Amino acid sequence: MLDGDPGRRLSTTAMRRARQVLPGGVNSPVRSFRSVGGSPPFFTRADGPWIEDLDQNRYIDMVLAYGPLILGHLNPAVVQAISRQLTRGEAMGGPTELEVDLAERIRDYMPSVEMVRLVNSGTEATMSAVRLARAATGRELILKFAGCYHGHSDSLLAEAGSGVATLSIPGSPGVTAGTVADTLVASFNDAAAVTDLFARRGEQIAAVIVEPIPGNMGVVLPRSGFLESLRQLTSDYGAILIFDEVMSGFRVARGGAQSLYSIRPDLTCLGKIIGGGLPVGAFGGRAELMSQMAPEGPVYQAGTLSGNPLAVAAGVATLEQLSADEPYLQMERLGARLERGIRLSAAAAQTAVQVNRVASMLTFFFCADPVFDYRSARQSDLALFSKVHRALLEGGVFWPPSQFESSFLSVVHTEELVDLVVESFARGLSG
Ligand code: KE4
Repeated sequence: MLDGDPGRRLSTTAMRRARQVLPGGVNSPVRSFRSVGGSPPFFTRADGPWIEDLDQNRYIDMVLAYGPLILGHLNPAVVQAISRQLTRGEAMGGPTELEVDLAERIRDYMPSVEMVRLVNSGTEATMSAVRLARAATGRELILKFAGCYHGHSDSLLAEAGSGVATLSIPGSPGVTAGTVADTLVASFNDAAAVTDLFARRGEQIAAVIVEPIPGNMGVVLPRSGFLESLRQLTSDYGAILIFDEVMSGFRVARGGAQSLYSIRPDLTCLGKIIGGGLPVGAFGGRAELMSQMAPEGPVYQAGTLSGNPLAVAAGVATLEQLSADEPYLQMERLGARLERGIRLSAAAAQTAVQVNRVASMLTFFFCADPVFDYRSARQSDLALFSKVHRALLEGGVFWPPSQFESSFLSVVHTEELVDLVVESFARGLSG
């Protein structure tokens, strides 16, 4: 905690107050800036690509609430949709056609999602998808990958155990060994290890859950053939392939990572963008799988505010504006410009950098070797990342306060703003 940070006195004071009543002063750990040091800005307002803190510092927002705000803050159509719904009611306790609108829009963009259940977060989505996969197969084992984050449900808070990739250990106190005993953990991009695992235990594996383009170890790209091998192995052994596209869904392409790599998962988990900044998650996929969900089938799942009209109205208004190709072409141009600027700045400073990017998801790592899994991501120079993060903040750029996060662009970022981000990045290397 930086006491008396001159640029953020009111935020620093607010953090002191917040920590009296909120653990770490925040409602989600990454927001605390513990990973990068210093006291976080407390935000008061945002608009388009901008966000402002208590001390009236304005920042170019490269976090966008960790992905949802692909249209930027206060997109007029999203604001209008929420305002219009507010005149009609905030929660109904019964079905609304709005939920059907969102479900149909998801299906239109992601044909593998033949049926869908709306929930309130990505965590609920992945937790429910895992339950469905276990019910549908009658099997118990789940395979995940180190460094992939699927929310904080117990069975998915498992880390690779020492030695054998298949033994997992609890990822947090309070998660019992028993809970993660049925969770296997392998290295992302290690197709041979997954093949070997299936050869040994394939008949017991209910599902593989994977971020097809991980963003939670920083951005990591799947190696050619890796996702295809997961599809082939799960098909061969009768396991369910779950794509966790909470972050990549409608972000890297209208059809998500599954459209980029032409892979049809059995189930897909969604969140973030489909709520347009309000709380919405979803899981969906093959109709004969989803029809096993209560009340149609026996697999229980429920939620008081699932399909909440205000949140769903924001989601529908967001997805409606992603129906054309132009927004994605624009964000690809901006992402490429940002990547190029970072690479050139690092070269000029004679600093080793890896830049992993897909469309408008980008992470830079300060290391000489490629980053293709969690182990290689952790080779990066975290001290330098923190130094550059501070320079970005001082330069008026709110960058994700962790090496193991993705930055995001929106359709309202511009080339000029990207160039300003690059300038602050370069100052962080030279200072
Ligand atoms: P939520 O429960 O936070 O809505 O979603 C969990 C989740 C599931 N799957 C993926 C691929 C995710 O990225 C997430 C959440 N992402 C983090 C950012 N790395 C949310 C930010 C936070 O935890 O505060």
